Amino acid sequence: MSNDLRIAVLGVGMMGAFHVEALSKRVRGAKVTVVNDFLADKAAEVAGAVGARAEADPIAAINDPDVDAVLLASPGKAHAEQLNACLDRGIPVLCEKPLTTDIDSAAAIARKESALGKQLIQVGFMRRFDPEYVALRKLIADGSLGRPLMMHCIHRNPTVGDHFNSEFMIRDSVVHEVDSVRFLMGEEISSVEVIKGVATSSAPHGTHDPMLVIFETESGAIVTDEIFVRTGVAYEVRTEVVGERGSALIGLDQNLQLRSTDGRWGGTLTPGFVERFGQAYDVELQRWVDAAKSGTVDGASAWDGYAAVAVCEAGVLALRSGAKVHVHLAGGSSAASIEVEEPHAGIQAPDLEGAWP
Ligand code: ISE
Repeated sequence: MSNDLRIAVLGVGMMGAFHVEALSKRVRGAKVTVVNDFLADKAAEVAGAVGARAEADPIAAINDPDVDAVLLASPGKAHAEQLNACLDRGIPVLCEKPLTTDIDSAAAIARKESALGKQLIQVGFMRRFDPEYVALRKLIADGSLGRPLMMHCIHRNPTVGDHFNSEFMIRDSVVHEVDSVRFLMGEEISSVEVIKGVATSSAPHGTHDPMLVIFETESGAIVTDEIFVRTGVAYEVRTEVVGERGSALIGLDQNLQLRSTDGRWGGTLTPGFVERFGQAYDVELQRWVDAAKSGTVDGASAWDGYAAVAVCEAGVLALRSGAKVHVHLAGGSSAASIEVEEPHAGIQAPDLEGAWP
């Protein structure tokens, strides 16, 4: 009898289809048996290509007797119900971000898992499996940089659809920096501010693209994150950590470097996130499959997913209010609280012009 982990993949848009292919071709010990998507034709096409069965109802897919584990690449708003069904059945689930779309449902899921006494939920923050992030985390953890004081992140996408408004930029893109900060620094984020500047002319009216997001961590370290999703250039994700004894930078796109006889030199930019993080996604899937077989997780936990939801909600409030928003990640039975700082009275400069002779 095969020892393969039999997986249902829910949602086969770009990411889900990519995962089905990886699980079928590159990951050892896994087999996609059931595929679900609200677009029946798409589900049938993806399932057919890997010898799986298409199932129209997502909850039936989770409860299918041919399924040992679930991968959720469905829209975020469907996650709460689908995660609940996985927990009710007691099977492992790899959930693409976000865990859920609001703080209360994310807290309820994390509490429900904790009451079961075993970790079943892993959240798909793939940067945790990228060799550069792993190396940077080690540098920070072993004290090589001294105490980390600041972190500067850049997150640029070449192009996105018009639905990608400022709030979506926080929830869908900045969420990666939220998890990276927690992963790299090993501490929680305690406040968020969003600074809107001049928007690129390719942004739809009312969308602030780019923006600068500023986080503070519990220890007081400052993190800046430039989020710019319509650069028209390439996929650029860089992180620099500045410590008391040096700094370290990752994400320099060190791809092919070409030197030519006309005296020019240059490299090639990475076009998108699948190219940049393709290897990390595969490692993530392999480690999830191996961990699921031994009844555990190996990556971001339900608590990590919940923390990311809470910080992003604070980010959205910061965007709407223009104020600094504090986050308290309460543990135990209460969910996180987020609180908008009272605006400070501005200073009134004396009118020196009138006093000038
Ligand atoms: C997308 O959903 C991702 O997860 C990518 O990693 C990120 O760079 C992009 O901005 C998101 O829209």
